[in-house]
Amino acid sequence: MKIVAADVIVTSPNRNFVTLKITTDEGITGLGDATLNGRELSVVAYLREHVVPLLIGADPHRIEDMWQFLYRGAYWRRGPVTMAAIAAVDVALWDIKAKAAGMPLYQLLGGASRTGLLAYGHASGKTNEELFDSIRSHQEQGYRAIRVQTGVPGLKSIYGIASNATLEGNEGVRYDHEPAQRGARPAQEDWDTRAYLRHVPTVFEAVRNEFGPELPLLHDAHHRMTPIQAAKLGKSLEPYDLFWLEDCTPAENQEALRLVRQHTTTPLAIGEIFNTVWDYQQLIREQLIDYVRSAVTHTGGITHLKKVLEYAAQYQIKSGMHGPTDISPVGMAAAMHLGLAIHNFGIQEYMQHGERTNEVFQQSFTWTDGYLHPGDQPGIGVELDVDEAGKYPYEQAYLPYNRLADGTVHDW
Ligand code: EZ4
Ligand code: CO
Repeated sequence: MKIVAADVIVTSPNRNFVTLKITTDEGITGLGDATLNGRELSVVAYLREHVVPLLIGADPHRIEDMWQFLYRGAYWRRGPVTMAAIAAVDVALWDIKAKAAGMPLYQLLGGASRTGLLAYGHASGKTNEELFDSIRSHQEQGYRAIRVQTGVPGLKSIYGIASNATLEGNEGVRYDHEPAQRGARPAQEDWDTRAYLRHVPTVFEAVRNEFGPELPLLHDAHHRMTPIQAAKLGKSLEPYDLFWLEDCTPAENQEALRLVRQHTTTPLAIGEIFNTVWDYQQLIREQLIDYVRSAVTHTGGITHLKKVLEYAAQYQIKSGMHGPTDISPVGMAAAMHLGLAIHNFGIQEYMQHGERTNEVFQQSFTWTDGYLHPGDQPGIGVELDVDEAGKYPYEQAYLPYNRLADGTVHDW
């Protein structure tokens, strides 16, 4: 079998997505997700200008070799653009191999290790009352684990709160957390870590009082604290038994997590902006985290993330793959096949895509009683309707950023 075409498809049904479609001389096609929120077109150029020409004529079955060729052969290694591009090729090739074998991809990865994937959704509210409504509505949709994000008194707009969303063209759609807003510049938000640290424990106390001890609760701190602040928050949340505290520090400095670990038993999750195993090297070896947050889409595909997770497994660290709406249905499907197959699956983040997105991407996954399953179609189980995709051209959209009261740019 030979690759005869590779097309990069950009579409913006509810948000921007970049998809690589590889076609073989036997007529088998494979899809890979290359969406990099707010920097989409740089991956498009990387693929179109530098990768697609290398794919034509190649044997699609040689996945490991193609991965090593694209990673080592470029000379310039790692980085989100490179690793998203490699991921797209990798997933498209796995899709092709599984279709050629007539099996759902998880069978080629070792078969199912479980019957379904526990998934968590995003509840949020400016006030506790709004937050409780949001938690209840998630429970009604079947969620059995819930991320809790809250407004902070004194701050106008804050990460992860649904009511901030002013997405043009998406009016009336409750995106509990779709932070990228259409427009030429990122929106500016405000931030105050001391106010946040005072408020958040009171919210978790109220949530536990209302919903009881059983419900798994998660929280995303979005890289905003120093190590000592993160240690303090982890400690103050211990009575509320979090499933995890995510991205408590920026974590480019892996050593920072040592200090957090010394002070708290709140489980830690990190890695949605990491892109290779090297970003995790110390975190895993020293057991400084409990969950690996990488998505297949941003970490070099199935081939590389599987290696990261197998390394993590030796240290009892589990998966917690990133699954916001900027992971396309193709990236979500890849995550579900990998999550079903590995032994050390922890939890899968799952936000629901918009209606138009689901028309562009036909999907075979199921969502039953709080558990995801990728379905049993050969391949990853997603097809792209190119005509439908063509109706929604790329629209500039950016993640927001924030400034402190004195105007200093802070971590987002
Ligand atoms: O900020 O998806 O856990 N989820 C997150 C996300 C990320 C965006 C980045 O593209 O933190 O909301
Ligand atoms: Co996050």
